[in-house]
Amino acid sequence: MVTLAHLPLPEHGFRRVLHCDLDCFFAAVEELDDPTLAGKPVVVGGDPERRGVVSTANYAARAFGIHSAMAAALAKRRCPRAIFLRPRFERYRELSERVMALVDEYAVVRERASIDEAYVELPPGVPGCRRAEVIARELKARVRAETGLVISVGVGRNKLIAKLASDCSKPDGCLVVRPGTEEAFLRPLPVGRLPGVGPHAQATLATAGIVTIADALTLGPEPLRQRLGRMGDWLWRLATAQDDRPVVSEHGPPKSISRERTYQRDIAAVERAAAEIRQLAERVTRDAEAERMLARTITLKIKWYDFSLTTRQRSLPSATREPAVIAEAALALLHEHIAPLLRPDHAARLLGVGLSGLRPEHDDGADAVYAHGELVQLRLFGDEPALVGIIAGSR
Ligand code: TTP
Ligand code: MG
Repeated sequence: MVTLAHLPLPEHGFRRVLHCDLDCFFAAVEELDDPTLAGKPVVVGGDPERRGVVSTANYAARAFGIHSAMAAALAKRRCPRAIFLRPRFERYRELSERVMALVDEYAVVRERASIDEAYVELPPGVPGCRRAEVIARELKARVRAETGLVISVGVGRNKLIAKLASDCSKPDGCLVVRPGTEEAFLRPLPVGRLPGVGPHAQATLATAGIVTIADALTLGPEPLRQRLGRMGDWLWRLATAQDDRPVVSEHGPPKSISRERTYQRDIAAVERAAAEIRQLAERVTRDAEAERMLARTITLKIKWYDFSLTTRQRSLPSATREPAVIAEAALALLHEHIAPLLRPDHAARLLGVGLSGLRPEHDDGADAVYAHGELVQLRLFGDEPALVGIIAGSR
């Protein structure tokens, strides 16, 4: 195991989270693919004649008060000459993939938050490192040059600040909130900008005299709690930029790992089945090793000569990937449940061994772990098998 302690990494680094979101995504793709739409109001969504809903609209259409999730019929009343188009999800997914691939080039870890939006853990900020603003501008320029689309980018010390920064900078935005300037950035924002504050919460807050984040900060944590209960606690955390959610790659661990084989000659003899199962167990153990997973449940699968299927499972007292233990469990299933059924006129055409109840070998649950905004641990998957270690301790 290689640890980061062996790499020339900074002793201290502050966290830099980048959030990017494509501008008017579906509508922007339609304009990209049909240049005759340029400058015209474009609405993508359901049929205005058939109770359709607006997915999104370009800025020319937004000027008429058209927005996502409104009835397409209402959008049409607001701007009868708008061009209404049905969504082309395949094309949006294709462009989304291309943007994400570019974003990946800058990411320690990347988390896709929606079809047009991602959080990126940049390498930690240290003296002399590439400035976040330079990275953000380069990413924007590359997305524009290589896909023809526009992204807005925000950078901050956590996900909350990064997302608010990209939202506030739209359209074609780029905003870096430097560490220590979070309060100045947040103060003037209306509370409705905060995630989870919809019109209803906004009205409740307004009756308590809270319209901007500055209002919440002026009140202070105790009065907020007294007036709003849990909502007050939550608002105080947001207003003071507290958010330690990690950026987590969506390539989560596999739910199961299995190996199976269809044989040219059906298997009728228990000894032959046992030999094959030993081999399958060994292979599946190697797969688990490559995935750095341990398993608690072993499944034996048999497809019979007539294509009917039997599966049997056994759970172990603790998670493992010891080849001998896994083979033993699979063979026990064979002898208990399958051997009595194996006969020349009832042979197996396929055998399989599967592992489930998986958990990561190092169960820290995240690719990058932060404490008090500082990167303390990082897991990378690259040429090295895996890197796990401490980058920065407490200041
Ligand atoms: P958003 O990023 O929320 O919206 P947007 O990209 O159109 O505009 P903005 O510049 O403000 O980011 O959503 C991305 C896409 O998801 C959007 O283009 C269409 C789709 N979408 C819906 O289908 N329904 C909705 O209610 C929303 C909000 C989005
Ligand atoms: Mg968007």
